Amino acid sequence: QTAMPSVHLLDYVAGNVRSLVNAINKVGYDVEWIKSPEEVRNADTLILPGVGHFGHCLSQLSAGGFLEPIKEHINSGKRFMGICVGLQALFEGSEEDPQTPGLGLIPSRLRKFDDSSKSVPHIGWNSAKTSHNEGSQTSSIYGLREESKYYYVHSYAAPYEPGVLEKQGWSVATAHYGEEEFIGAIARGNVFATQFHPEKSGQAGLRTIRAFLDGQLSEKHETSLPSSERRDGLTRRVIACLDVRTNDQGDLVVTKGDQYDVREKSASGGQVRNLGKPVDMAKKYYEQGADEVTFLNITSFRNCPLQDLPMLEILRRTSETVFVPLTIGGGIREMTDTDGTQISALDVAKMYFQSGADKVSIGSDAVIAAEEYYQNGKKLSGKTAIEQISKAYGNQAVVVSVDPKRVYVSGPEATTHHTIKTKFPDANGQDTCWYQCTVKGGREMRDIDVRQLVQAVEAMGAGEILLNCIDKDGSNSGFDHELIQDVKDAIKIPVIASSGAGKPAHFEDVFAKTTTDAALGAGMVRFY
Ligand code: 1PR
Repeated sequence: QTAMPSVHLLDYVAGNVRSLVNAINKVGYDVEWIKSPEEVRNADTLILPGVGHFGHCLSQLSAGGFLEPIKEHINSGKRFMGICVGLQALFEGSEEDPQTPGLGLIPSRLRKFDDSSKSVPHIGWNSAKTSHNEGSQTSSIYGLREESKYYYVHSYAAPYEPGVLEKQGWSVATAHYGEEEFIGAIARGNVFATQFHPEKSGQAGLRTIRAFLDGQLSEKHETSLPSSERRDGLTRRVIACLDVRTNDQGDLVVTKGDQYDVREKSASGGQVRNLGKPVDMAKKYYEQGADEVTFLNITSFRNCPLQDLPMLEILRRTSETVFVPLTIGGGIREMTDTDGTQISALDVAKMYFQSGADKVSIGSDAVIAAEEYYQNGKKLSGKTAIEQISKAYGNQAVVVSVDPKRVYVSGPEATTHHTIKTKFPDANGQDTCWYQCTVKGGREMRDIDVRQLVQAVEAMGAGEILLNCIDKDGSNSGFDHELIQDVKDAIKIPVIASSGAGKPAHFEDVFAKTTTDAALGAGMVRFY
């Protein structure tokens, strides 16, 4: 058996590079790690991944002595690929951290997306259109296709100015987010970089990685969609969620509750409902076209980190076959191990990122943090899990999962909480309600409403809200549009609608009737 050709990956920040390694292996290449600046010269093909904060990444690279060797590598004509912040590093600098210089290969700077009329970060599936390059030598770039969608997560982008980079010999692929057109990918000579994550972009992403590694700049490919049918801009995501817990036999199974009750209804105290094995089900959902997969470890609050190890293994195995973003929730908080060692929430999160997670989802701990935020007069402590993880890994890596429950009242004056008028009155005819936050999987009610919670965690640096609804969970009756729109109107970060999906039409409904950025289903067996 001949060894696979290898590429070198720069290991400078502890993000989720496992998926990238898996994707590279999948298209037929081995990965060797570069751990010191001297090793850069061993690389024929160098890949620079990057997640999170521009300043953090660039200062890490600088402190590690990598910047000059990377420049030399590129200038010598050897092949280079940058991903996400790895693309941003090629620019002169970024508004995200104006003091920190980039490599300066491209004489332009990154800017934050305008969040006045859209969610920021920009998270999800968007285009990488190469049509600007028509007539030039290269109308296509490494397998990128007009009709394909690629997975992006970022708040800062390089604005596209027609013709400018092309004059300098770059081929450019762009995407639109709202009114803004930005650079999705660029290529020139030995250099290729993508703002999106090809290792998270399913088949389309694998195709691009393969094309670059094989050195296939252009591909002969007829677009299959007439241009009027091409979708432009961000598509709204459909997310498959797997609620995982140990059953009474001690096996980890995917289960699904009904208003968070996961036991079969039977006289003898039912068994935990068992839908299947987590790794197999994740693969099945990916193959059915799910845009993302989320695992929620729903009994985590009873466990210690060591007992969470099976979830790490599930992530590792899932990331070998599932090339879309993976989120893990349940038990992301500071912990005391069985031997008394304190493990910070950041370290717990780190274990998950290293095992293949792209995002962690925080539930109960976020509610407690939000309560403290208001008690301290809306002052950030810097100590919460949300703040620490988003600072180290970027806002896009932190999801806050909310488990609210409807509380009906006689009118807005009957409570200090933010209420809505609902089209679905309770049995007593009351048509005013508020949404109360709960912790521990809905077992404990807290004196804080959803609006307060989402605004607090947005201020702390959460990148996304996973908005469940206990009243709707497992009901297969459609999403709670009132709740979803009310939360959307309160914050800028993206919202994932959850609870109640029973058929594909429910997804169409929630996308048509609310401005939600994504929608999630757990109990539904097929997504398309
Ligand atoms: O508090 O940080 O340890 O996180 C615990 C996590 O586990 C939270 O995200 C919480 O939502 C979740 N969780 C806890 N207990 C349950 C339970 O069901 N008993 N399930 C639970 C969460 C809600 C959604 C569900 C949607 C869609 N389930 O994940 O997937 O409601 O369901 P549907 O499409 O079938 O209607 P922490």
